[in-house]
Amino acid sequence: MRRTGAQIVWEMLEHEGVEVVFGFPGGAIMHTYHPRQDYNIHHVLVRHEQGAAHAADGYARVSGKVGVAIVTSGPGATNLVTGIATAAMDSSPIVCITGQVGTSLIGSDAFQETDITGITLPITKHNYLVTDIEDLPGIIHEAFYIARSGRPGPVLIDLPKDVQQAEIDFTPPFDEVQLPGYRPVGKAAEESIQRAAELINAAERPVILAGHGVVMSNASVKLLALAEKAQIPVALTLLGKGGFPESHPLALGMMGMHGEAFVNMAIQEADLLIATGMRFDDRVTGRLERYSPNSRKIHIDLDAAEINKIVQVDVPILGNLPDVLDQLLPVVDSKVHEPWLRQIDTWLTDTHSRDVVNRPTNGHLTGAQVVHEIWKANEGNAIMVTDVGQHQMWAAQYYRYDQPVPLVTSGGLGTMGFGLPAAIGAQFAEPEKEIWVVMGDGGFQMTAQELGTIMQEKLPLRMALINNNHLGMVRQWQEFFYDQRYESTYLMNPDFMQLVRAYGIRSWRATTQEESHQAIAEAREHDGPAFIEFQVVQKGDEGNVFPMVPTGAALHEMIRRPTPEGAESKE
Ligand SMILES: Cc1cc2nc3c(=O)[nH]c(=O)nc-3n(C[C@H](O)[C@H](O)[C@H](O)COP(=O)(O)OP(=O)(O)OC[C@H]3O[C@@H](n4cnc5c(N)ncnc54)[C@H](O)[C@@H]3O)c2cc1C
Ligand SMILES: Cc1ncc(C[n+]2csc(CCOP(=O)(O)OP(=O)(O)O)c2C)c(N)n1
Ligand SMILES: [Mg+2]
Repeated sequence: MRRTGAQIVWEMLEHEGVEVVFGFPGGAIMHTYHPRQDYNIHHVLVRHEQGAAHAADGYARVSGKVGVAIVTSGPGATNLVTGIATAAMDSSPIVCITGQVGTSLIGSDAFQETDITGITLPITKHNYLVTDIEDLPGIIHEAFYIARSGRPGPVLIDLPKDVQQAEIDFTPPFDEVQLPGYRPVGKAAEESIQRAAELINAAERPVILAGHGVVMSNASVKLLALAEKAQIPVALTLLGKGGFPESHPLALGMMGMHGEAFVNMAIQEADLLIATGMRFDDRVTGRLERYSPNSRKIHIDLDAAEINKIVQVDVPILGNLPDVLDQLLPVVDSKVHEPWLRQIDTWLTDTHSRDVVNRPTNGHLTGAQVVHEIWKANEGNAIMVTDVGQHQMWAAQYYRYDQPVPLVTSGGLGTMGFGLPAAIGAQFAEPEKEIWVVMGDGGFQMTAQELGTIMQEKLPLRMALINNNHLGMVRQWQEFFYDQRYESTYLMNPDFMQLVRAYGIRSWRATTQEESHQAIAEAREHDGPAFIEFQVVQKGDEGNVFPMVPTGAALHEMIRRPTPEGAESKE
């Protein structure tokens, strides 16, 4: 079969099982766009290339498959950078294809030339500049393998114009990829499993820390089996949400800077931590020297670079989590940890007494209540996507998953503007599912142009804008740690209703709990994209995220959620 480089791109994408790509055309990638209609791959025209990368990322997180973004050279390629870094930090598998100037012009500052492989070297798992069309099929095949295998991550393929135009006799490579120096791990060393089992069987106050690796490797059922057999409570990282059913009696909830107090207390008081597919991010540990000081630690991760990187552990287990759990389960004893679970319950009771959603209504609408209402309305059965800021933390705290689906959120890079385009990708991954994206008024305006994509693709997304007229999370830090000097955090906003209507999207505005309840119900009934602006409390206790571990403090030294009037703290 004689094929051009451009045709090979699409044939290889089909061969890799790709059904949808997110992109934006331009001069250096036009040759590749030209034959697209001959192939059975849907192209989603985003409004900014950053949106293509986030959409590919959101698609990957929800589908478990590799997401694909395709853009032109120069500014098209550089616009991807934030999205690639976001995917890299959260181990999301995407393949980005960028157009490049012709090979003879590379290095000459040609029109729209940029060294995108150089720029993205530190934020990709691997990247390629294709200089010979003969290499193209193998590179695409390899790129998908690298993106999804081992610790997933972004891969970029830079494709010069002349390579897109050149022709060869093409047969797709079906061989297994063999790369020198790249061997994803599988089963763990038996000795480390035995040592871990000894620690687990001897522990009196164990806690499992479940992270993104649990969700990505679909290990939640196996983790549940381990937790139930040895009666070990499970705390989740932000990205670990969905890794353990949150209504289960052994479920704790989110740990870390904005984790619930009882969860952090349990971690600090534990005598054994079993870290599964999480990487001890600094938002998770608080002050390291005083992190869970009396516990032995087991760390299961498939990336050797993560072991002993932040927290020194007693038993490292290098392996793929589902395989490791298979090895571990038979050698772990059945146990009960009565006194320990009772102690955690005492801390939990105090947390509940402070919870804003358990307070009587006072006429104010808070971000926490909004998320709680959404959760009640769909009974935890939707997929949640968030942007970054206070609303993101409320989404993590007040939306509870019992299903093994990811909370689609930018954890590691904390990229404002991620939410809306990531939700587009998520909706393509699960067209029939109810998907909500919770955004702040600041972050929404960073990628609001993707409303155009939602309009054009007629996506039935449910969009919740938590409007507090501030860069709320930064405002909160100014209140707590910067002498209440509110510098550059007030936002004068447009009339969001008018903005959204310009895209033909049905919209609601809610300023009270009753209006919220009503708007959420109507938005859920609406057949098509739906947008609700919730005008929420802007400041004060009700406008802040609690608890909060200040930077530099140990995990138990939280600024607690203020005790509501009439409720007594049990501490
Ligand atoms: C405003 C803001 C506030 C935040 N506050 C908090 C907070 O309070 N609490 C919190 O938890 N986070 C918080 N975060 C997120 C935090 O920054 C990190 O992104 C998050 O804690 C990382 O979670 P993780 O380690 O589970 O996931 P990742 O960073 O994705 O790491 C996953 C780990 O699992 C490993 N892994 C992957 N696949 C496998 C497999 N198959 N087998 C074994 N191992 C595997 C990887 O090698 C990696 O080490 C916040 C972020 C923002 C933006
Ligand atoms: C691209 C980017 N720029 C800056 C920040 C720093 N930052 C983190 S949260 C935040 C405020 C977000 O405001 P908004 O979107 O309104 O959400 P809120 O906190 O009010 O819920 C800012 C500026 C960031 N995370 N990402
Ligand atoms: Mg805001």
